[in-house]
Amino acid sequence: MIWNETFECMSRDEMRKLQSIRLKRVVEHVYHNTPFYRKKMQEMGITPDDIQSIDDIVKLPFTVKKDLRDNYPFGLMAVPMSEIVRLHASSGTTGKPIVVGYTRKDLSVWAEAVARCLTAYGLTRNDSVQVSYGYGLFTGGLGAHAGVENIGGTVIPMSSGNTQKQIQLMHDFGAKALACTPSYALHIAETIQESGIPIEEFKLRVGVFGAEPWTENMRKELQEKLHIKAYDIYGLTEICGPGVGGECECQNGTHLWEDNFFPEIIDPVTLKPVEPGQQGELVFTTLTKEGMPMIRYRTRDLTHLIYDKCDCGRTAVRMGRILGRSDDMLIIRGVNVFPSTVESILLELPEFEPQYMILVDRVNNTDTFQIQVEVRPEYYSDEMNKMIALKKKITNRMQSVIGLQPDIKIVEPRSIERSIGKAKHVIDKREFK
Ligand code: DLL
Repeated sequence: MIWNETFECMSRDEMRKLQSIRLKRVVEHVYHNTPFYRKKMQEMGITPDDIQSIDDIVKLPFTVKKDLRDNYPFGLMAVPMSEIVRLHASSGTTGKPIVVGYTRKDLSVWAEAVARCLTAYGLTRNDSVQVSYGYGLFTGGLGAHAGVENIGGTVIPMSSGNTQKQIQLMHDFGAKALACTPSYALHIAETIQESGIPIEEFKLRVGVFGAEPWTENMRKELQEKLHIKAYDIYGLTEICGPGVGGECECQNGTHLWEDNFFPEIIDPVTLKPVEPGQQGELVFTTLTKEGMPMIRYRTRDLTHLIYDKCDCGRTAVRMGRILGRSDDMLIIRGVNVFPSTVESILLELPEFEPQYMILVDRVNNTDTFQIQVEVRPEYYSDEMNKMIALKKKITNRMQSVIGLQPDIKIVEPRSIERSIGKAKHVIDKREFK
């Protein structure tokens, strides 16, 4: 099933023609309506006339998160505020939030983007979707919500938290799909197990998981625990929210809706496009947004693009799993460490839960690197020898994959705090020194 075959299955030539027309239009729009972009283009000595096709995109300046903060709250809007019908914001870790405004048409493009994803997961108007992403300024809840309504499905607008109630209503209402972060899905799965209600009594078949990096091993774990097929949904506030792309039944890459959101992969150091298929930083230009278009927005997400036609019949470009954000990457004693690698290793070892906390500090000018890991109840023991053997096993595994020996601290079952939204896995005390 495909929601919008014209755009999802367009030939590459046709897609590039469409992207060229749309890029020219959006560049005209921001040049004339957003002083920030006009100034940047003038500084580079270019005008909208220099943009004749999608290939000319490389002439345009990049936009970064700081630009959004510097223009807080409404400085990047390209329409009068009377045209803006919705605001969302993302707080990030430091400083002012970034604010995004949507026109009525922007909301409808966004709702279609999510509808395309849900359809690609096999959901239809006959299905109900429990939306357990947070509602509010975060785009997850309302974004997923609009997509479900768009396909004519039934939304169960739970928002996040109150996990006991989540599982009770999921059970009683017979939700076919659960939309939330993968870490919250894991917490929900654990809570179902503890409740004693057999998983067979749930009608759940599909997971709509995103908003944070997750691994193939985590997919396996969630699919087994919840008896579902778990699909990726990707997005970011600056571009619209969830639904910039989603997987299809092939579960082999996340299709990006490139008629609306044009992706590029650049080398984050040289800022030049990488060779096709190579890993780098994902950059988006919104081709249809009116309220607050983004020109070459640097996401900081590291991934690669796949242009081959997918077995599902869609031609829309696919993105590999997000390895992490370049700003989430830890550099510990000179070694690059992604939290997702730790997650993946834990999921390979039957003795551990995929729950962990990385603590980094600097003592006597040397980085310290501790990983707290939670042992599964059936492997937890008072016997020192058993725990020491377990510690050795995981330390060796981490060292061989990461290339750095962590100080492993095994903690009791259920002692690491569960997340109801985006999980926090790192405390880096070096930031404050
Ligand atoms: O997280 C939007 C969203 C909501 C996406 C619900 C999917 C589902 P932000 O809070 O602005 O927006 O965070 C965006 O989260 O740049 C990635 O680093 C990360 N992210 C989002 N989806 C995925 C994913 C929402 N599927 C940032 N895989 C992005 C990996 C993801 N990382």
